[in-house]
Amino acid sequence: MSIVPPTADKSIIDKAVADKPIYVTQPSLPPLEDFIPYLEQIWENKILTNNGPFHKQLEQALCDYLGVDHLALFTNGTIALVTALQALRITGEVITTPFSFVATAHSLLWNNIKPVFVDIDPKTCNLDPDRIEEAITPQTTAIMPVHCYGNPCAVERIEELADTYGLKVIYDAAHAFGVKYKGESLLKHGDLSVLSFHATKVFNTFEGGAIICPDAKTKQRIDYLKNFGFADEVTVTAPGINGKMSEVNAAFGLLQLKHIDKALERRREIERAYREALTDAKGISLLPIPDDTIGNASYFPIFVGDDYPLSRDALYQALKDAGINGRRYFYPLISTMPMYRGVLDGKPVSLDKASRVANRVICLPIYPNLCDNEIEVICNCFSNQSGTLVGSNSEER
Ligand code: T4K
Repeated sequence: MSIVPPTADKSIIDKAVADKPIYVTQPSLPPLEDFIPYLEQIWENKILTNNGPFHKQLEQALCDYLGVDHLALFTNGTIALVTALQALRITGEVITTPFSFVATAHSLLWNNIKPVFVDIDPKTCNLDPDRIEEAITPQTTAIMPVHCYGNPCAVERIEELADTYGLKVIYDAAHAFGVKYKGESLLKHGDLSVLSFHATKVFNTFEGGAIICPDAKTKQRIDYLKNFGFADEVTVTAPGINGKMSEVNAAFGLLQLKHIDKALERRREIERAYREALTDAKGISLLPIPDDTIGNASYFPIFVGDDYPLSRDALYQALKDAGINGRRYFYPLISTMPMYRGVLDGKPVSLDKASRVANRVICLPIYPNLCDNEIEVICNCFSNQSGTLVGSNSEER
């Protein structure tokens, strides 16, 4: 099989190969010299971690920017997820999605909680709210949905179900930095929301994360938990972990915040360009634009249908050979991984939609420094020799 999509303009792809490879993402970095004064300050203070001045400032600045009341910084999103479950004393079974990064389900296993995987709605790639109720058992204590690609979950329906059955809701909001839903921060939904500030995320602090919580008392418990459980010098309240963000990461976050609006705007611009170019590409489908949402364009997934000339994996490889490194986020499904097979107890749980989506998805490169001609090169991979698109996008996934 040909290594380039048969529909692609070969000369453009050759140019892409010749130039440096394009990755699914590239971290945004501020000018290096702008970071030096922050480092000088840290050298001067000699406070490197443990809720130092930059840590405090970043927590406040993020609350202001995101429009939330309380936020606890973390060393990364995974430890924040693990801690969020501890903070709410979640046990037994938790309903979650199989279509996510492994950290979502891993955070449950790290707490000896059984993940109960429920199928997704292919129009959002998020937990299907119509399938949650049938998965609730006497052992269910919480729901852990993911705002996949930053697209809002069915937050109202999930809240209704949680209220009816007395369940907690912890959103894995790793992808949802800055997303607004119905005019407000999406992060206000649920009992807790967890962000990731990993290098690959919309807002990065190299590594980092946060828990958004509704009240000061919960934040205090979370702050104890991320500092070994210490409430004061001599009181340890719980077997907490070391989940603290360092002063270097926090200072970097403060500097990053100065550039975030511009970064988000550029991401949205790239998303619009992709949509415009790919909406009519035969055999390729896109997620619908979610209602009432100002998104963050954190990912740009495309779904390869049966009527595309190449299989998903062949297209993925062809793009890669052309120097365009998309990623199959999220393939394989978490539920198929060896450490999760046992949790299904041999019960026939239908995850057909998640499976279909996982087998078709490729996330295309999207990040603020992706330049217009790189976007053109990528889009032209889905065009025919004369540069016009191959067909209309009529197929339903
Ligand atoms: N929940 C969800 C839903 C998540 O998506 C994640 C993380 C978490 C929880 C956990 O949050 P953290 O504990 O990570 O804060 C990446 C990230 O490592 C991971 O953070 C992220 N999700 C996941 C979706 O993507 P990989 O294995 O794909 O990363 P990697 O190293 O292959 O990076 C992808 C591309 O990005 C590279 O090909 C090149 C580029 N890159 C990457 C890094 C790290 C750079 O240009 N510079 C860099 O420093 O998992």
